[in-house]
Amino acid sequence: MSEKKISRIIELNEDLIQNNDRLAEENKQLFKVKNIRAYEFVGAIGAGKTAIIENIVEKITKEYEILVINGDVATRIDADRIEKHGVQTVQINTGRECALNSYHISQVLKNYDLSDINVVFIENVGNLICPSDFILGVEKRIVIVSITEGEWVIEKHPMLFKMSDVAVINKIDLIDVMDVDINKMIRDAKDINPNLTIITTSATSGENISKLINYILN
Ligand SMILES: Nc1nc2c(ncn2[C@@H]2O[C@H](COP(=O)(O)OP(=O)(O)OP(=O)(O)O)[C@@H](O)[C@H]2O)c(=O)[nH]1
Ligand SMILES: [Mg+2]
Repeated sequence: MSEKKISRIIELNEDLIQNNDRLAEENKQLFKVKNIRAYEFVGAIGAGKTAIIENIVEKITKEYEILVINGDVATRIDADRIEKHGVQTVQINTGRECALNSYHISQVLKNYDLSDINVVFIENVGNLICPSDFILGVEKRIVIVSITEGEWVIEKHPMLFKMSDVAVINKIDLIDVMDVDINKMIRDAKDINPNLTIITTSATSGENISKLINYILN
């Protein structure tokens, strides 16, 4: 490929990210105007994003009117799981795209009646790479990994940890059956981003879910 073509591709990628940033800022302002607190949950396939959101909504649903936006390549399995807790959902199927972007969220902000909503949780498509650059305009981004992905998972995917506010290390109920050094995972996260808040959780036992709720909502 010619150098000219390569630099054109790089320019197009930069344009894409800049446009996404601009729309994310508009989303942020709109959330503020509507008095809605918005959070993104992002992480690898099967790390426990939906399970953690289910735990959270179960605990706070009496106090807050919640909308969960579920991003997935296909199906509305996650949205159906969330709706069982009596919470409103919007399912976004991204098809060939491996992450949500700020345009998807702007469409929800434009077209969905959010008048009674005060908390929005967005579950991104299961992926530790694609979502990094595509911020959505939320108050906090929570990256979720689990110990079953191995102790190198954080070290191998630094960008998403740089671009997040909270790192959740999930499935700690399995610590005895997994040969994983959880302290290494915590150290890696801190090395990549010293500003990260790190919380170890189990969506199965409910351990530290209240800690996560207190941290993000207070
Ligand atoms: N033992 C254990 N299993 C868990 C925990 N959290 C989630 N799981 C299980 O892990 C599997 C995947 O959980 P999900 O919540 O669907 O994960 P996800 O990150 O939403 O997955 P995708 O949306 O497909 O990317 C399910 O079988 C959960 O029951 C946990 O803390 N401990
Ligand atoms: Mg899910």
